[in-house]
Amino acid sequence: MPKRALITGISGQDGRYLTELLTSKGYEVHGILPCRAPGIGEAGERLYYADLADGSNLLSILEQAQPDELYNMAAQSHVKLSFDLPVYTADVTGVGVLRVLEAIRQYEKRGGNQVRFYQASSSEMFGKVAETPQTERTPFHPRSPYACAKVYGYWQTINYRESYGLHASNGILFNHESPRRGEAFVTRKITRAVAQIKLGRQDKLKLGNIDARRDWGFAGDYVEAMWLMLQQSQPDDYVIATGETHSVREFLEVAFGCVGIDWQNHVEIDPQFMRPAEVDILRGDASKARKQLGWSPRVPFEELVRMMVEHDLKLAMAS
Ligand code: F7E
Repeated sequence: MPKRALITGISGQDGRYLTELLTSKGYEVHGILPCRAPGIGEAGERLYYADLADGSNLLSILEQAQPDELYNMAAQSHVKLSFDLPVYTADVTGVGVLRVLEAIRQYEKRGGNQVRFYQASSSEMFGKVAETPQTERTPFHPRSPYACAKVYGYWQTINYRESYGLHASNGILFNHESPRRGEAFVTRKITRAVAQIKLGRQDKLKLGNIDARRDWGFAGDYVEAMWLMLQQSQPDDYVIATGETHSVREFLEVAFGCVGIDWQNHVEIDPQFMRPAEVDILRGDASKARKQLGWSPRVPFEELVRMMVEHDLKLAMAS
């Protein structure tokens, strides 16, 4: 019998890469999403409609899907938006994790099979960083309602592991991007604009803090780490990162450089994209994942930027 996986947030960037990975490994993939989304379900995934702000049908979904593995990817994941929607973000991104964990506990208590659980924790939890690089032992100092909600979900995951013996793991993922990245995140916002500017359809790109530094990897590499965590006999928590840090400014240089344009002629700083509190620098140390999971990232920074620019150029030329 094929293994079964249930993915919350299946329509997001990570949900889509993970679906492809698991399908290639022979899994039967089930997914939860809040509403219909184009292209989702075409790989044969079985879909359920649910919102983590309302956990009332989670147990029933577990009973139907009977998953061996559950990947919790659903969240209000935009950091800036979380300042405008702090309570909603706390509910979906934070308490939503608890709703899923509690549904698993009830499911197992009623005689269901053991469900291995993956929680999408985030490098945003490190916030005002206590040290660089950040490891699994670096203390958290969240700097947004989103990050506070993620800290809550992280600890509930550990709490359910320690209290009820759930096979529950946290992947502390640093920023991970791809051509499928949402358009409101800075990398995709830039690569889309590069394509429009190259084709002469746009002149200016408005951004916030371009001195912020992030550890950017490729989402396709990162979903492999998620899967590997759930193949371990013991649940645990892992930092997943490239170990490199680059500023938004450097991202601009490489992205505009791909099409031979000087970014400085096109970028304007607009205070509306600044955050009330910023995370200045993130750089992760994924040594534990390298050692225990045998995981390492494959796509380097420049290649990632080029992949995104080329994709957006193709997309723009076709429209
Ligand atoms: O911002 C700066 C912004 O929104 C990156 C999420 O997936 O990764 C992501 O969170 C940096 C920040 O991602 C604009 O201030 C400048 O310093 O792409 P972002 P994020 O906030 O790092 C973590 C790991 C997650 O868990 C999150 O869910 O870029 N920045 N100008 C801008 N950012 C945006 N979005 N738009 C701008 O115009």
